[in-house]
Amino acid sequence: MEIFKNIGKIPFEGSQSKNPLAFRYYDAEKLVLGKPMKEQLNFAMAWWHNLCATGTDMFGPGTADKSFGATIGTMEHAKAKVDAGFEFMSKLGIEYFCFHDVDLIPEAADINETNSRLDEISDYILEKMKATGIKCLWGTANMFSNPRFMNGAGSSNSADVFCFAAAQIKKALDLTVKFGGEGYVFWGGREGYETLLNTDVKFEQENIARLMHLAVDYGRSIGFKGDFFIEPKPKEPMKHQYDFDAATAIGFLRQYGLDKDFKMNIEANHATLAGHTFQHDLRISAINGMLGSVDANTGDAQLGWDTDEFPYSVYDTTMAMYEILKAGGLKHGGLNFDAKNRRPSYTYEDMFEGFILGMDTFALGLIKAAALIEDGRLDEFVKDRYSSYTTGIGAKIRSGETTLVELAAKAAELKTPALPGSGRQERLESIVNQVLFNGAN
Ligand code: XUL
Ligand code: CO
Repeated sequence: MEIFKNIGKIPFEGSQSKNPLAFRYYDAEKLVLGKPMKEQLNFAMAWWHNLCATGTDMFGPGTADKSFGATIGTMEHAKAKVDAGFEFMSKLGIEYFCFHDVDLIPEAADINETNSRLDEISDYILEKMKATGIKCLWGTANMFSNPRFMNGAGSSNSADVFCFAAAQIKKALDLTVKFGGEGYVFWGGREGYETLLNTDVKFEQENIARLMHLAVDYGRSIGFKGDFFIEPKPKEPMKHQYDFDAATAIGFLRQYGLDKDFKMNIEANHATLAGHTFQHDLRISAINGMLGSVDANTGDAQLGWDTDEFPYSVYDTTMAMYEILKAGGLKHGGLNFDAKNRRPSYTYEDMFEGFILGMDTFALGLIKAAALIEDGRLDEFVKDRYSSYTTGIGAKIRSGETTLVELAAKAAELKTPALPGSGRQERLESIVNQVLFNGAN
């Protein structure tokens, strides 16, 4: 049964189109730097926002009807969400989805019952995957909503809660493997603390690492070949979260010997909450060989929380795609729209238009990032900026063939150094604008 009646397959109509239900820039098969757009971007739908979230906030209930013709809280509804999700992805040409265990079914009081519901729904999802060719980008366990996780999952003070976290991860890994998923995510929503007065940080971090090791061992034992991801976020819901940003999470992985199995899943709005740009956390991940996947969304400059908006800033997506292209792309990853419509945008059309906005914004970002790379002036400038290290004493510093004594002697000979070359930030920003808006007049 068709759910999104009156909305057909979303066509690509080009930049002049005024049809709100058409792509203006996302042209799936168009080659950018030798690869079809859809492969450069690997778009995914987040089950939780798109099929579950109704716009509930602290001040009022949801505004969007996501019953899809069924009674909420039933397995019939869980199946209606599958129907809606696959129809939605097919109409938009989205080839991947991401899920938490409890996005898929109503959680029961008894975990055994929850697991049998997951078995039932995953059989149904698998049928749809086979019929449509749609794939799973990553799975995860929701270890933050249920009250048992009030003090975290791996970091909980309760060993029984740790067991439930382990059980959920085991099941979510089973499902991810059943779906042939490319990745498995840890977002440590409540892995952190409210006050140090009651918290043993070292103990908690060791337990989180233990849980991750157990997950890796189990995942590999059932044939999971993809990447495990940490999705950093500095705060919200906890005051302080352990996976603060990419640099912190990478340090943690190395400290506990998890760096061979894990990469980063960088979410734009999480990076900005940490006081960074989206581009910064992508770069830090990339230079450490840990750029895995991306949760594509955006925050709001005036609001200090995780608003999870659909990306609309072409400047931001250009700089993000610049990092991703330069890192050689996302191997087991993609761009997962961890994004939701604004509360007053509550209709089915809005669900589609949110994705069209996000997909077009990233398509433009991809086109413009490729243009920046082809233009070459940024790369050339950066290369030249460090050119004092290519010869003489600079080359010796780089190759490790010098000593503090030799360097001090060089400084004494120079007496006072020439000022480093200008950073030319304004010139470079102007180049970016020129590449973004060429053809604007
Ligand atoms: C929360 C968030 C999560 C993760 C998966 O801020 O981003 O939805 O992506 O648990
Ligand atoms: Co996310």
